Amino acid sequence: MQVLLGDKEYFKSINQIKYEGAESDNPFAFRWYDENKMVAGKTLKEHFRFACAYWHSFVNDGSDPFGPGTHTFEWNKKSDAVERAKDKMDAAFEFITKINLPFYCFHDVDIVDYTKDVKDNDRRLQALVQYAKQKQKDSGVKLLWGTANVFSNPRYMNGASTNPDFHVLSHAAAQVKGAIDATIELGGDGYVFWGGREGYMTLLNTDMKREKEHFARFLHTAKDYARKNGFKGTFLIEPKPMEPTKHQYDYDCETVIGFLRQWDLLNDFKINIEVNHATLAGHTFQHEIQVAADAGVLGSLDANRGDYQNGWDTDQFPNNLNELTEAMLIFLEAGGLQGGGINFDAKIRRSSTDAADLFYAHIGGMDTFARALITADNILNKSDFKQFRKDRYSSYDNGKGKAFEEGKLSMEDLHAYAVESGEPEAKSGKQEYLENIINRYI
Ligand code: XUL
Ligand code: CO
Repeated sequence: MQVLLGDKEYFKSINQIKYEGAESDNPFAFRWYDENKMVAGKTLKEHFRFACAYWHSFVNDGSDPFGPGTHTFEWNKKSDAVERAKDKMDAAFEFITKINLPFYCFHDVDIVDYTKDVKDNDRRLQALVQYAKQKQKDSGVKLLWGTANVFSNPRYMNGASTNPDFHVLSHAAAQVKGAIDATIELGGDGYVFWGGREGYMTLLNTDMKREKEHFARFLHTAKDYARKNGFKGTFLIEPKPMEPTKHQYDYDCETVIGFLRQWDLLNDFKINIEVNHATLAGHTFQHEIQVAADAGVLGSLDANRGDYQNGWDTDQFPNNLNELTEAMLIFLEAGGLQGGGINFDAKIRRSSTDAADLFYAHIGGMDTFARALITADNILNKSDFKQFRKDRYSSYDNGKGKAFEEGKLSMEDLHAYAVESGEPEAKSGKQEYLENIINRYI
């Protein structure tokens, strides 16, 4: 990939990041992410399809509920919104090409600032879509997915497509339409719905049944619009149990799968799983990947990590090799993602104020994924990990167990088998043995 600069170089002291191998002590090099390395029949680049999240990297300025931003952006200076947005896009493509990310993701309002004027917003987004089109062409970077931010603007305080006020819903639709148009025009592989305020704060004022019906109707309407206009990609729902809303309708993968099935959306929609959303739901990332893979809806991943000492979405960059190796075991056994990629939905800390910090963060995340995938592949090929799990279920491979799986046994048959075979022997689940295998191959 060629570095793509605009009129100005924003990350001046930093050159393109290259793979140098595990022995390298260069902090500006990949030690594990060799994009051309073949693992399980594909290159690392093809496995991961890594993406940069526009919002965290170029919009989030480090502000939190206790204080204003700490990150100053050189690209945020011009007074004209479209010109300012073009500078931001120059900086974004410079970063993306320097760090060697093949994809990016955005919300409409990350690309250009919006006002209250729907038509003016459409014009602004269109101007930037044309600019992005050229940038994609010049760099080879592609759009992984687009989305609309229908949760930040105060008008969405009671929800977007689940808002009790139809007028607000229509504004959400206007934004989603614009973001779908942009995604189609830029050749995006997916379109994401994350329902940050699609839920409720209290049931005292909420008709939950009606809100969920509106949500389903909205998704159908958006999907039909996109398909009519040539969108061939995947729609993705991103589950999260809470935050900002107390209870969100897209709680976790299992909940979303039930919803998609109920409303006949399973043919068009898959799931975008985020690590820190999984943990907020009381699950592991691994659990959510397994649930989605088993249902055939493992679409895409938002990579980050939470903090075990607090209970909110800290969106830190991934660095936990042990957990990620467990996740990559499931990822590999599932045959990877269905069309999506791995988007770094993660932000550098408020006090990480050097231009280099964004590079360290992504290098660490990409290297951790690469090392975890390589480790998982070794475990699957060189250890008895797979065989152990297979053997654990071997009593269903023949005889009465097989007959049960095939639906050929009644309760009376099962009773008779229990009587004739006596008390079952204890069989160890060998958890510690298996955990040691993970550490051995790391
Ligand atoms: C919020 C979150 C979003 C979605 C896209 O927790 O993850 O950034 O990924 O709207
Ligand atoms: Co996300």
